[in-house]
Amino acid sequence: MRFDLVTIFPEYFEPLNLSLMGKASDAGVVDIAIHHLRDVTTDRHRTVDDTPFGGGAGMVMRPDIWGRCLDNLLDDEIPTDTSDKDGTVGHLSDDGTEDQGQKPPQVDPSTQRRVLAIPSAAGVPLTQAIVEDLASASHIIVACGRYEGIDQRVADHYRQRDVEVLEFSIGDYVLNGGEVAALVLVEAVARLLDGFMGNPHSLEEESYEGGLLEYPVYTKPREWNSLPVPDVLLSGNHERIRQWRLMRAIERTVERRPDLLTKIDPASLGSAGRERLASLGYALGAPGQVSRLTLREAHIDEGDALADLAARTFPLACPESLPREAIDAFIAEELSPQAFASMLASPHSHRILVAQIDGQLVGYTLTLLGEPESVPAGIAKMRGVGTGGAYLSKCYVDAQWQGSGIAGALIERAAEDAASLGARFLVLGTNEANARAQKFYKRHGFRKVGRRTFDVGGVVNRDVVLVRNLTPDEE
Ligand code: 6GU
Repeated sequence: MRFDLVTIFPEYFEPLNLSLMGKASDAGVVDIAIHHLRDVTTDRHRTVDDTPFGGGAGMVMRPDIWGRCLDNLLDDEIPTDTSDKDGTVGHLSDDGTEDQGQKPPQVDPSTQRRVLAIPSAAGVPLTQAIVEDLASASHIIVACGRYEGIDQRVADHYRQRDVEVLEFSIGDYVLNGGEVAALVLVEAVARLLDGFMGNPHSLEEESYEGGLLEYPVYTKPREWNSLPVPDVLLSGNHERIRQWRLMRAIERTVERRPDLLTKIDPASLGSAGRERLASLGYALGAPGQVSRLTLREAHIDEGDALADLAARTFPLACPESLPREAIDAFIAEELSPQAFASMLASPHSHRILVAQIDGQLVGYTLTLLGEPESVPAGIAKMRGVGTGGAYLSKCYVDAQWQGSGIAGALIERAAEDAASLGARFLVLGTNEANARAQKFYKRHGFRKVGRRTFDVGGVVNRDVVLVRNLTPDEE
């Protein structure tokens, strides 16, 4: 790839001789030439700017000067004179000196992509996606402005010729000129080119790949200034390490760059990742859709809203064989507005947590506390159940949000809530045919301790009974 960097301060580009970039130039992976804009001026003062039409502070760079310089580069002539009267750097070579008069390689015009990149605080934000796209260009010219910028007609004119023009910004702050941004662009693009990286694997797992910021990294010593390396990284358990890194990446992204969440593919996070995200207040819906999610206790006046939600969601967990009338009878009896109102009126024995998006309830858990009423008699007697437990009676999420991690975030909240109120375990029953629910509960630390029957509108259903310990010290 050929880069032509045009500037009135060529010394800014001396760092391009360093490190991997210097090696890439030597190896011919990139061909970087620096050009002094003043070399195409004809007046005694080598003027490149003038006062702005319309008034205002500062100076604007003249389009005719830029045009002469850019025409030279685009017509693939020998680059403008790079003699180093002012310390100008020309084509870079091994020792960082210039290779005078080295002609850029000719490219097939049918496949070449020519880009004129113009750094500007008013440009589009440069992103990894843009950088990846630029990596397939054959020729990138970077026109570094100073003062108030370059006359707009330069960008407009070359856009009309077969040149892609990119006015880009490297962040929301103001620089004195485009040179630093040009260095940023060259480095970001060049490192993607074949043959640039010593270890191409280091390109694989990086910030912005998969849409998340990179996880924190550690090396020796194991303890430094009383700060230990997280134990999991020393465990040798690759799956645990992968999960830990994913969780830290999610937390960082939420904390530092929540704007990036819209670009995440929910599938790339896995269930645990989506649940972590939900517990931090973000639910991923349709592609590109991120919704703010609130997890909280139900309010005393939410009986009707809860009854609606319960009526929508209860059927989702019933086996196909269950008649609609039985489901409706159960809803009318157990999940009515009055039933919820009375549960909400006894918050010490009935804990209801809700998930809310855009003012709507989209999920809830109902936990019964305070034995002996909390745990159904059939379950209380089971081996492995013990005393001092809470009964997770309901955990439901609207169909539209299933798979978004909301249920996982809710159940973790419910477990914390029950533990904080003294419960030593959480127990539940779920239909034995509902493999999805069982898998979900097992992922959340539940294990099967038995079976029971469960009456839905007069029809007997077979449930498995699952228990999760809430006292980490025991077990
Ligand atoms: Cl590309 N140029 C200037 N002058 N200021 C900037 C910038 C570019 N990006 C952020 N600030």
